[in-house]
Amino acid sequence: MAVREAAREALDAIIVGAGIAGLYQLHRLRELGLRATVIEAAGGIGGTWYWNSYPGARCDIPSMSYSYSFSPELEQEWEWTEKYPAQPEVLRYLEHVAERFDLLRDITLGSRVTAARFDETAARWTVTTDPGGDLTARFLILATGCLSVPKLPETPGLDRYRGRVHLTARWGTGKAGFDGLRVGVIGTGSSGVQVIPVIAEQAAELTVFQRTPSFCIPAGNRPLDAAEVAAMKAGYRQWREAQRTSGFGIPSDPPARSALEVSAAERDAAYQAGWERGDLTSLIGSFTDVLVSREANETAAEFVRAKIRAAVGDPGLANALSPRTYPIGTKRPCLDSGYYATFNKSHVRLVDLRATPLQEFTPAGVRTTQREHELDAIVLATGFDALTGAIAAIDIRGRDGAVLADAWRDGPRNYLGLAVAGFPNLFTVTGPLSPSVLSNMMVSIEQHVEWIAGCIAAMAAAGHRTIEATGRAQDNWVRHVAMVGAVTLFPSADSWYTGANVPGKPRVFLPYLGGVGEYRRACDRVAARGYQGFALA
Ligand code: N01
Repeated sequence: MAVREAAREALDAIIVGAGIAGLYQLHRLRELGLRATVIEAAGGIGGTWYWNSYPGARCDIPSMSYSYSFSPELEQEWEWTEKYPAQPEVLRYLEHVAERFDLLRDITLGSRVTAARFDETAARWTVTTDPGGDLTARFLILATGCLSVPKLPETPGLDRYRGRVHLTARWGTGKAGFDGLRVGVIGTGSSGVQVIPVIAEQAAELTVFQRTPSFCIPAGNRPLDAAEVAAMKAGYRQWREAQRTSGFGIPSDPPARSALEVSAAERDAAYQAGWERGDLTSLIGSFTDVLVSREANETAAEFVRAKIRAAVGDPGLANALSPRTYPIGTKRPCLDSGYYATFNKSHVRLVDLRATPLQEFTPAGVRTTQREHELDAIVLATGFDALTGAIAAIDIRGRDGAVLADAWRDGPRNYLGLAVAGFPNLFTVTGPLSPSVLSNMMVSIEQHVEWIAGCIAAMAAAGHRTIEATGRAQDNWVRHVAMVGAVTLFPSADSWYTGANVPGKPRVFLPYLGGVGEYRRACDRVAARGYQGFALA
């Protein structure tokens, strides 16, 4: 589809991506009276919620918290139906938002941004779209998502395989059935853990290829009842404020005690309470030191391993499903809707790839070091080139022709996760080195979008043409993010948080762990001090 003609008129901003971030950024810039356009590669809006439409896909943050807070009317009129919304419901919500705020007329679908070049004389970005050609604007805002570039397995021979191949991260809009098929799923992160129980209900045989097991906590998903929805809606304003000032964008009482200073019975009671709450943070957040002390962490990890042993009938299988190679919480935990129970079914098999690694795809299936597995369909749930992948995929050239991917060769460098030295008038929404994926994304996206809009408005008021992070502010921020991460166990895990899941990617702890409340205050302080750490011209 060609880029909308209206988009070619003098633009103030080009927004890349029509997911949660891009939609809200467009709305916010329009409110300032600016001309903005959104370029989206997919055939529909929704970003991650457009692509990840695999069976079982569901949000792992409660629906009433995983929603925009900027419009009290929207908040009151939309009716969430479940504690954790399934992908179709989140996508319907985003489509409703796009219609309600008349966003679609400034969104071009089916066009990919391939390159962007800053023209220093004109102080404008020229953005190349395919199809669509070039567009120019004063500001370039990357709302490209943290988990939008899929990572395929490194195993050779996929092109030789003759069966069906599905990628959870590119499921698309078609309905794929697995009735009576021999299916293999590769990958047991959040996507694998969600898709496996659903495919198991259809397939004649399901083989799960696991390299690293996940810690899974029961989701306890259920329909929302009218009384709790009404109570939440009545107190929404206070709840949103609590989200904004919390650690992870999910209000909770901070723990007061170390896991090592209480009796084993007290500890287990606390973990059990967290387990029963059915969310990502309660169990791990039971004590002050689960994410900073290996010994404390092991108590939580062992609590969950005992639950796996209780859920899975075969002790050998339970053992293989029990993570032991990284501290609990340092890879994103998963919410379980029937995952462990699936392995009690006689037609479901686990292949432990640590014991028998994948060697190659064959025309009939996959071969491990042990044997060939014949499969009618293979589902790849092998994750993403997270946080930096979508940004590095665009050929971005800033001042003096500097290439962003080169500047980030040893890991991302930016200021506040929002702006990059040498790349004026470029912003990243929930970029690397901001709280992003270690927070409720809705909260972090809204904060960034509002900060960026505020910055552009302040520039207009002061008559500035460009804004650019200084090298010094950037260096300090990169150091600070690494320092805060290093206090925790997170950097020790081979995870997508550290880039370790992508061969050759530099190992850098990518999200900022200072907490969304603290981080927001830091960003607001920067703005209040006349954009301290930025050069304005
Ligand atoms: O990806 P992952 P994901 N051979 O990277 C394995 C969000 N999300 O799409 O750990 C064999 O977590 C890999 O093994 P290992 C959420 O933030 C949210 O599942 O690298 N296996 C791992 O098991 C989540 O954390 C929701 O050893 C290979 C799996 O594939 C993030 O997205 C739902 C392999 C990848 O797991 C990413 O989740 C879905 C290979 N060559 C996603 N390469 C919800 O809201 C990789 N693996 C619930």
